[in-house]
Amino acid sequence: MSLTSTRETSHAGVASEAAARLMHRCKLLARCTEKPGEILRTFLSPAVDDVHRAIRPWMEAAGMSVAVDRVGNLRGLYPAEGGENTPRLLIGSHLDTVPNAGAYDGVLGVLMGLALVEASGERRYPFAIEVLGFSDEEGTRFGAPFLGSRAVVGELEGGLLECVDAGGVSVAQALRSYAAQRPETVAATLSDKSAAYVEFHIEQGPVLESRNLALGIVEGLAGQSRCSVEFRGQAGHAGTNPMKLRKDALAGAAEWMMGVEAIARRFENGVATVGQIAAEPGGVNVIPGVVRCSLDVRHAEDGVRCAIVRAIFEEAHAVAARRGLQAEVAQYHEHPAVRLDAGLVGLTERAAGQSGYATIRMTSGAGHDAMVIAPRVPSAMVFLRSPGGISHHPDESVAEADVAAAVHMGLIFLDEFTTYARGKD
Ligand code: HGY
Ligand code: MN
Ligand code: MN
Repeated sequence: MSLTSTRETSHAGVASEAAARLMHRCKLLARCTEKPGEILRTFLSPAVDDVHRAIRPWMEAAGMSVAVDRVGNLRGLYPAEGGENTPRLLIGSHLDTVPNAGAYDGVLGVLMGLALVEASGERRYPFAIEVLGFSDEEGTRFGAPFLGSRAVVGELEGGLLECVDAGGVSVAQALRSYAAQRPETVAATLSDKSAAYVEFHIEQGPVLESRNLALGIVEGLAGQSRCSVEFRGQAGHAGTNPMKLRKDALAGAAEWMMGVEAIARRFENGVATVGQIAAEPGGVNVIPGVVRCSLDVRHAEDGVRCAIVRAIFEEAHAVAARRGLQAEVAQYHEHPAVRLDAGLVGLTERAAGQSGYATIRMTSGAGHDAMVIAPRVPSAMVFLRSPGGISHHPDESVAEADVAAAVHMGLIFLDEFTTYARGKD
């Protein structure tokens, strides 16, 4: 049997054991929630502390040193064979969730990093491996996403720090009290030896399943805009106001939302979503006077995404003019589309091929921490098939065999990265 096939066989064997352990751990971590009955973990919440407490001993047993940084990112370091002055491979994803989340979005990528360290046995590489569990990718608490990864690349500053949560607490205040209660936290920065970042993540869509593929190779991520749109009319008595005299903010928002859908459909591969809507005062017998809506727009090309946002904002003003309402629109977060590192993308693709898994190249419609890290550290992403394309939902799942495939290709990636890292020396 050739050396390579011996390697394949050993990796495949180790991978299925690692996959079973990872699946079990995802189920255990799903119990870490701030809302009984569903999975919800938000930025700097005790539920994320619970996840840290669960993962820490697993990392330490794998020979990793563990720390939490001042922004709540979990950091596990597996030292290199050559000591401190060696390149560092970052493997990570996020530990926070959307409301009523599934058990794999984000968590899987963090546990994949740990699984690859464990599956390597006692082996050391000529590069250190840092596993990062980012504290906030979804933006559930403050609306602005990627707070954990933006901190480590030095972008958590300015207006971001003034975003406030539902209780009126700002990001800056939350960070100050978090760090004050945790003197042991470390600086939220990246080592200057960081040579590459790899993120394993569920696809969260239907493409891999439709192609009957376990793994996908991500070569880029769509840009995203997060906006707020507010309609102001005239609140009033539901029984005494004739329809033709009303300035109903919610009826206006409803007409606008039909326009959002029609506009997004006009742009190929454009997506626009109104995920949140709040009507005030919210009485069943009161005509809504104020309605606040969220708006999430994505596209692989930034010019097209900006054109979609512009058209949707214009529609809000047009509907308001027709109905005697006021409309206020704002974009409070934007992240440009990102291309991942061609060399690393090729490396992940070859590793998948050598482990026997056919793949396709994909652009991610979902945002991921990789898009924040990529401009600073060469980055790659590997998608795992999402059964039913379901995600951001309790029915989100992943097949254990696909996790084994990811571990298998990940071990080959580590073997190949050894050469890549030596080239970086
Ligand atoms: O919104 C996203 O694309 C990601 O799930 N945070
Ligand atoms: Mn998500
Ligand atoms: Mn995610």
